[in-house]
Amino acid sequence: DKIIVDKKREVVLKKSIIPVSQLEASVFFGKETISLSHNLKNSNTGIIAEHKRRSPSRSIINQNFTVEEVVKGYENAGACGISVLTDGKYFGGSLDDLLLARASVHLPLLRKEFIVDEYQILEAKAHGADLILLIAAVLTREEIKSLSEFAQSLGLEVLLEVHNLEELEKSIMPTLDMIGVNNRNLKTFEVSLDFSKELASKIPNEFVKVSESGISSIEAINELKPYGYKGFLIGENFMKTDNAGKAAKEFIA
Ligand code: IGP
Repeated sequence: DKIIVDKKREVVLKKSIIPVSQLEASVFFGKETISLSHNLKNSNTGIIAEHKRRSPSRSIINQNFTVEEVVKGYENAGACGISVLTDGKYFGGSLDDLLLARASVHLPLLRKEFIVDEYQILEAKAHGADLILLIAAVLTREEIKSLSEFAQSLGLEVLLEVHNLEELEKSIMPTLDMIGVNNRNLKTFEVSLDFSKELASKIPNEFVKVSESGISSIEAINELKPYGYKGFLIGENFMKTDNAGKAAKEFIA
């Protein structure tokens, strides 16, 4: 997979520029993280709002706003947490975006990234993240185990992303906090809420259920809630408007 090859190369390069000791010296290393799973369990809206400038499926979504404007807008709207894309090549994001978000809001922050190495988890912590994403489609069970254990040892929560039953079954383990069903197929970009609906009953109850991608209406959320979903990860639908915070507020009010 092209993205994973790119990521592995990126990690090797970065390790040689910024050593682990420097990441560990960040002020955020000593700081306690904020729990997204706790927020979701106690919310009846469950919105996780995403900062996303562009994507491979839609190219440019929005480049007109600063990270601060967007994430503060999400916080004011009442979001439970915020996801920040940090991949540069495909999504136009960066770790600086994460740091700016951290400086702007008190909500739990997800580092949205293709994580393939512990080094990226150290980076996440050093830039103020509270949780990481692990994508079952690109990791083996052993990798999911070691990466999730490492994240939790740093106090970070883990959102595991699956797209089908096979990925779900290979991934279930106690070191995950939330399980997200991606409604978008990462290879074909096909989007359907049916993926969330079909997998819901297969996700054990101890994990907070999140539905990700392609959610563009309150009706969609109301359709998904009876399946047990507590979290709804939404990017494009907010970012494509001229006021992401205001768009988010309409989903939360
Ligand atoms: C948000 P959308 O359709 O609301 O913009 O989707 C989020 O789910 C999506 O950005 C995403 C993603 C990913 C991006 C889900 N899993 C993995 C990159 C990598």
